[in-house]
Amino acid sequence: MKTGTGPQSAFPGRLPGKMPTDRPLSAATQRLYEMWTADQDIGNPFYTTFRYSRISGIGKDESELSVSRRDPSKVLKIGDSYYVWYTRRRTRYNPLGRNQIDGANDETPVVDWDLADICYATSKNGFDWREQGVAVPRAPKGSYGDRSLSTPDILVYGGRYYLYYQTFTTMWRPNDCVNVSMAWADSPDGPWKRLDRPVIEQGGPGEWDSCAIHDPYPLIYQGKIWVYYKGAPADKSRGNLLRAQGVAIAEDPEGPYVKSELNPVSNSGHETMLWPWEGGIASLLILDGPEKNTVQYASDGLNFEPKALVTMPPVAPGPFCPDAFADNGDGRGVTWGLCHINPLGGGPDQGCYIIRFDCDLSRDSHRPEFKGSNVRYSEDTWFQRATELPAAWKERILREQSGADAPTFGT
Ligand code: AAL
Repeated sequence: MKTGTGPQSAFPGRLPGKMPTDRPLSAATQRLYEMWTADQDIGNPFYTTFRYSRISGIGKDESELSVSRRDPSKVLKIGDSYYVWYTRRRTRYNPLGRNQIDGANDETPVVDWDLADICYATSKNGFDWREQGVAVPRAPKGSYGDRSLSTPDILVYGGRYYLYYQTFTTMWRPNDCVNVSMAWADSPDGPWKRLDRPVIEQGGPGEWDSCAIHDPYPLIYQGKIWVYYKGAPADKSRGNLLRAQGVAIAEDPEGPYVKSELNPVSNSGHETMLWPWEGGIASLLILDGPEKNTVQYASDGLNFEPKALVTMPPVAPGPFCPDAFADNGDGRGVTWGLCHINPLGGGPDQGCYIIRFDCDLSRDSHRPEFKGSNVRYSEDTWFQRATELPAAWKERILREQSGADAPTFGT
């Protein structure tokens, strides 16, 4: 690292195209060239802001007491219609919350994605949608997948359609422990034939994905089926991996899936969006972990490096990604998709609904309006449930300031 100062003219306002070598540079200025791009956000193909739109048909639903639509799949274009699959819960009662599992029954869910089915919708323009109904229903009571199916994603392979989804049997499990199964159809409109077994199972005791295989996300890459997924260990206490993604690879949609020896391939993220980019894979990590809110790139689909920091990214994004299964080494990127929001800002017991996002993460679009920064928030956002200072915390802070008994903030 260059150090020291000298009788130099000040750093120029017009950024040199290449990193200057004739002057001392701070670590931050060196990063402009070595980690980001000298052309800053405007010239960084991995940087974008996101704009959101309400959509009809699967958006905010005030017609029913307790309904939730969430975790949309990638969007497909088939003929003149767009298709999307998603989790839909329609229950008589609201979710009880993860700490009240004993009160749950066949009509009362524990969490928002409990007692759910995989539904689908179509659209001609990506803004106005029509719900077509249930694509893959829960299995008959007493069999694998009879409690809930959630968080689907779609694969098109060999002229057939495959839906991967989290498969809950008998009851929602603490820590959201679950594996992933799959159904297939010869038409995007079904009928779907459900596999009566997992295709991607949890890891062994103590392993990073021993509790949960979440958010299955299939792409075709290097001639095989790559299903990226969020894994989670059963132990959530401090020192355990909070959020991470791995990948399981197969030559046939029904498996066997072999987990990469490099797993976890991401150290952060929640529902991670991925897309082919040039000859590699790009990803958008959101919500959790030290590399949250970053766009990353792996030239081999495994070794991801942060390429941009982003603000207010979509939650549970499902992009319209025309070349998700092309495997042509020339990934073009994405400009829109669907995601979900939770009206109260989040929480496993709160219903969600689906909205649309638009962005510029594409090699084929030139949308400088999406390359701005400095996103400010409205008053409601500052004082929403997840960001307003709770009264109990304020009380502890006041005691601490007055020198009273040392408070211990909950972990
Ligand atoms: C989602 C996803 C998975 C989790 C739950 C429903 O955002 O991460 O699907 O199980 O939350």
